[in-house]
Amino acid sequence: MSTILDVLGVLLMVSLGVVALSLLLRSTEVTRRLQHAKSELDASEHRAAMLQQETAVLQQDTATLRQEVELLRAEKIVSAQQDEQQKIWLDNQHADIICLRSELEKRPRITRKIYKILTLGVSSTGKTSLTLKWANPLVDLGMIQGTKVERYERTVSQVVQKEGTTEHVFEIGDWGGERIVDAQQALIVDEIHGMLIVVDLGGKDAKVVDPARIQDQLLEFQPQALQYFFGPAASCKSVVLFINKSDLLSGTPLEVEAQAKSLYGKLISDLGKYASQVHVQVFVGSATSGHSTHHLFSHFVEKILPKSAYDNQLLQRMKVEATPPRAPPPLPMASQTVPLQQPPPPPLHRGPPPLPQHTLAPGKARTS
Ligand SMILES: Nc1nc2c(ncn2[C@@H]2O[C@H](COP(=O)(O)OP(=O)(O)OP(=O)(O)O)[C@@H](O)[C@H]2O)c(=O)[nH]1
Ligand SMILES: [Mg+2]
Repeated sequence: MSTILDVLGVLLMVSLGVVALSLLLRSTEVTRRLQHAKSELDASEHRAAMLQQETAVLQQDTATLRQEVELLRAEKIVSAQQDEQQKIWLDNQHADIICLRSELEKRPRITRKIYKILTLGVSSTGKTSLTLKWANPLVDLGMIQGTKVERYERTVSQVVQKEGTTEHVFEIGDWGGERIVDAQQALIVDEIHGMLIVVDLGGKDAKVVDPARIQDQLLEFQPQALQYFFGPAASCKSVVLFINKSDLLSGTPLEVEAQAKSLYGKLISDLGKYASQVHVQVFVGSATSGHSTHHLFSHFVEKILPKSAYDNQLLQRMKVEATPPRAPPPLPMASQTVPLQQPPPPPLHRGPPPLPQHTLAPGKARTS
């Protein structure tokens, strides 16, 4: 009996051991599963946080894109408005062009006839001062500097005919003293209607006559040089020799003229040798005081412009110029220097007052 009990006891103990073991195994399995589930939960929480972040970034991107779309839409509207404005502006321009073209067609045709006058001489003889004096009396001579080549235009007359208007224009080429050789070339290549040779009685700031300078200029225009100016190829038909800076001489105008002409007697006689092919005129004067400068315009008109080119204004002006002058006041003595900016003496005309001067500036066409 006790053996049976012992066996039963052992069996019970074994069964209890088996149950305990199976419970232990089961609990280990549950613990493992719990751990696995926890780590999965952590992983999903992490993924959820990541997704949240990504959603925020995407939302920001969407907002930015939306803004950009708005901006583009606004720009498109502005550019469409600008296109419209530009179109209106172009249409207006086109209308203006049509209007101006039709006005132009209604206007009489203007053709220009150019008469070229070439001014030359050695440096600082007063070519520019002189050119501007008879071409533009309003110029400030204090501004003048050494010249290379400067061109001035002066409208002399406008002749209206059935077929249109012809504007007669003097084009004055002022060649700097260093460019005499080029000027000689121009005489041959171009058609030159008149020539103004400027010599002087003294240098840039001279207060008295400078015989050495006069000799230099006589050499510059010695017969060998003159033949280039008046050779068979040259077209010029009217030459003026202007002896400038007469204010450096003293005496009555007649005495001054005689002295200056005698100092340049050799050149005057050499030029005289071409008298059969070219008209030669000698003036003694001063660009700064205005003595004799007013003769230049009427002289060139008379010698260069055909009579058919005179208009009424020019005819009247020439009539006034032809009126004999009153005796002019004596020139200042050589020791009394004439101020540079002193205005020219009052006109010596009798009869009606002179017509207003034609205005002009370098390189621009003028109307009278
Ligand atoms: N005393 C005096 N000086 C004059 C007269 N005319 C011009 N001058 C002076 O001479 C200098 C030269 O004058 P410009 O007119 O520049 O001479 P230019 O011949 O054109 O000189 P370049 O262009 O260098 O060849 C200036 O200082 C003038 O003030 C004049 O009638 N009398
Ligand atoms: Mg000059």
